[in-house]
Amino acid sequence: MKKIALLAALYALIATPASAQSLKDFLVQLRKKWDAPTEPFRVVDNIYYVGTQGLAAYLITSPRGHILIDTVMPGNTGTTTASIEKLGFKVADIKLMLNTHAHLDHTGGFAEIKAASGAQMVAGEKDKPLLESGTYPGRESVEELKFPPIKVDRAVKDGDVVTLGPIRLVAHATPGHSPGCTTWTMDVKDNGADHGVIFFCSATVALNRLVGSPTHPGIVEDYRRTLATAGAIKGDILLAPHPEMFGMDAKRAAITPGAPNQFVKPGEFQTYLAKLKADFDAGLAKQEAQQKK
Ligand code: 4NZ
Ligand code: ZN
Repeated sequence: MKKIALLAALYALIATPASAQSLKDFLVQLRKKWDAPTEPFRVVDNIYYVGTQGLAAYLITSPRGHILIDTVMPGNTGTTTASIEKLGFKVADIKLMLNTHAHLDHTGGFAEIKAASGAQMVAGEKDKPLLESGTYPGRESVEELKFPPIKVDRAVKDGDVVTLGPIRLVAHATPGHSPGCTTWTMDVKDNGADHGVIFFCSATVALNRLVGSPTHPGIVEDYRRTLATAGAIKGDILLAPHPEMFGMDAKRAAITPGAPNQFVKPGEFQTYLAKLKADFDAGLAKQEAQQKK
């Protein structure tokens, strides 16, 4: 399916209360790219891409153990573990698992990886109940949106710091897309120069209900605050849970040994946020109009 058709399907899904069948069909389409493996690669410094063609997962390595940010869809964890091993790292050395947000497309493999490694789960405090029940916010009974539940060992708030040996990540609460949506930042070095990495949570509307009975209480205010303030988060390397959000394919294709790191793009996050704000305003207007019908 082409991007336009996918977007049209997504909007149709939002515009009408999704029937179980249309959601099922939609997921079948999404999973073609979401489940397809891709070569793992080094993004910058000790950060590696271990996701699929359509869903990101990142391994941050150190001699004291590794951190995994996000997983992919339930049942497809083998793509992530194969990528990790292919890079020469061990799943058993993962000590911490961090989540951007508690949606099945990013949480599907946590339970399996915890079983294989004993890693501790770290997530935004307001996403903790979702992770521990394995459900989608506001659609708790929808089978297609469930994932294997995972106990959250550490719930984080805005400004909390997570460390593992030399690795240090800062949590930024960016709610809206999910109640506990957490953006993570980390300093890296590339060729002797300092850079800041932003693992952005997301701020797309996607399946969220903004009007009527909202997906979570205060969702519109959450999005508005996040869209107004997230631009202050510092960093010149944008990463996110969906590779399209930061143009991964084009950057990756441009990787050339000896050339500047293709992922360094100052201002990219702020430009993307402006687009997300316009998309949010349009999405909200659409849902409001739909409700008046
Ligand atoms: S997300 C589905 N994480 O908001 C689930 O991009 C999650 C997203 C989009 C679509 N889905 O089940 O169709
Ligand atoms: Zn999501």
